[in-house]
Amino acid sequence: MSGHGAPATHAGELDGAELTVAVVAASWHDTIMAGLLDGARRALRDARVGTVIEVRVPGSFELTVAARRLAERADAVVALGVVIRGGTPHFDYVCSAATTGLTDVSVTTGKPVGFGVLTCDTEEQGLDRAGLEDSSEDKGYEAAEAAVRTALTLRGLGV
Ligand code: DLZ
Repeated sequence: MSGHGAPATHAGELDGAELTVAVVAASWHDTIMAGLLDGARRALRDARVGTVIEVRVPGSFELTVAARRLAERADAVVALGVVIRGGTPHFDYVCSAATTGLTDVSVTTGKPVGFGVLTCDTEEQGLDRAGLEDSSEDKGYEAAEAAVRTALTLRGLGV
């Protein structure tokens, strides 16, 4: 999967003034996570989101439980994590738990969850997607924009 084909949209097109958005971020892989967080904050500012809640959890495995609780008081959640493949199957379990768990949060609460969890074979792949100066993609920004856009779409439908 690559960033090729991503929609040419910008969070500045959105009006999130009436929204509360929660960002939950894991704490592994500092530099990459700093880029993801910065991107998410930029998107929420561009979209003029009224209230932003930020929460940190230890690892990507813990994103789901925090996202579930935050979804109770936010219109949308943005989940950020960085998982880098090691020499054991641990990677697959953490990625699978985060992906399935966050999907489940979204479906069971009816609140959009922006999926900003990078699942990478190497640190370089993460750096290239982290919205840093030399990155080619900005996945934190994309995840936050997607969460806000979806929350506004649902609000527009009145559902
Ligand atoms: C244990 C672990 C490992 C090996 N790698 C990562 C990683 O690359 N990214 C990440 O976000 N978390 C990792 N973790 C931690 C787990 O997500 C979790 O925090 C611990 O297993 C404790 O429940």
